[in-house]
Amino acid sequence: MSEDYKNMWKELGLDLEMHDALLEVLGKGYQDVFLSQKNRPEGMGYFDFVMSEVHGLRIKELMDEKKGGRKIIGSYCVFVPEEIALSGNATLIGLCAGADFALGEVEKVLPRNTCSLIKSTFGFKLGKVCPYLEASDMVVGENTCDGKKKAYEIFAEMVPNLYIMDLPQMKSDQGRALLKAEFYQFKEKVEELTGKTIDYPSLKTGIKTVNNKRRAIHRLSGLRKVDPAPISGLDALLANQIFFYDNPARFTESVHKICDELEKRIEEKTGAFASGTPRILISGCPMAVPNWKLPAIVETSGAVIVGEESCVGERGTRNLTDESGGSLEELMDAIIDRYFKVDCAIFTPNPDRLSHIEEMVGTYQADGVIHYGLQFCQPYSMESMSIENALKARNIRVLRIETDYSMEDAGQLRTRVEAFIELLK
Ligand code: BJ8
Repeated sequence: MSEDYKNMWKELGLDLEMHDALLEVLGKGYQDVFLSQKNRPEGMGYFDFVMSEVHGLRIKELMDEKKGGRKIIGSYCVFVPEEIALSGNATLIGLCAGADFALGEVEKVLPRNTCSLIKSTFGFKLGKVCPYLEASDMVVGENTCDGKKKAYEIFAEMVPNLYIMDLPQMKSDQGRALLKAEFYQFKEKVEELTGKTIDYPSLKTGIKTVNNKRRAIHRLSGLRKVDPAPISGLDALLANQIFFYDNPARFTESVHKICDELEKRIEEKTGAFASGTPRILISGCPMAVPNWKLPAIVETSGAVIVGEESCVGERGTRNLTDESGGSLEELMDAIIDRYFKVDCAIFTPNPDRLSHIEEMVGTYQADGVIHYGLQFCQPYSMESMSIENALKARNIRVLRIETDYSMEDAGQLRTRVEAFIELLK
């Protein structure tokens, strides 16, 4: 590790010893889970490089952007509109919360029965190991589930630049009006932070940049419809995870490159897995870096994951923002319309999510669905039962999993996943 990086981390206030320990675990996990896969597309080399430099080169790039006058905004939810951040001369980074860290410290400030994602958010802060969080000029929290909503009250004492966005809970006219008010307020907040006025041309450019990134991911998803699947679910998940913090234009180009390669594989009928391998759709809570536990178990138990109904996946990326508006107001409306379609389980009622899961089962020719819930996540646990019942009524096989970030249940999970895959054969 270069001295320059060490100095950079020190300046950001990281705990170098803890940070080294985290990088070591991350590197080992990546080696075991990703680099051990067979028959990977060559284009994944780019993402391997991104991951190997996740706390190095990418942070250096962000620090250089800051020196050039750009601001960095960190977020924990796909409701935070990247289009607005980009057009206001800010870079939006999805802050990862996919591993346990400093759990002892975390449980001094949060109840034990809090979901792993929230605990992880706190662990990275308390352990001083996340350079993205420390590099952020503003961090956006949101009123989504009760856990996050109340946890941000405590988080605000640790993160002075925390900005809270209120979010609707119902898809009603009032709900849309609230989202509109919040997005306009967020726009003002970004302008205040960066000193740049968001105007029609800049917003249009921002929308196009984010749409291009989504189009690339849509192309990648589309290629997973075929059998044999040309890419593993793990590698596709990784692309979806990197979506949140890579440079948008470079990410778009790199995903298209992989897609070119996958198209050749499809022509040659060479896939990441043999033809006829049971195909799984994962649905539920988001899997942030480095939360690879369940997909790794699934894909080393004889199945391939062909889609993610998740915010780190299709729930987060599926709709484009209409680029055709002729005024700033029309573009803002298009952004609000696009985000209002996100069918997070915090909404009530939330029928769109079930329809989307059913649609994905058909589109990706899935043989079964694994509903992935984090322990103590009320919104997704509550929805999981009705989703299971509805899918079973349509003869779609479902396995409902509740887990956390620890590896304690890995053996038990593997047994359940293997039994489920047997049923699909
Ligand atoms: S839009 S899914 S990213 S809120 S797992 S913290 S729900 S208790 S993450 Fe999410 Fe935005 Fe919705 Fe998507 Fe709460 Fe559940 Fe924990 Fe969760």
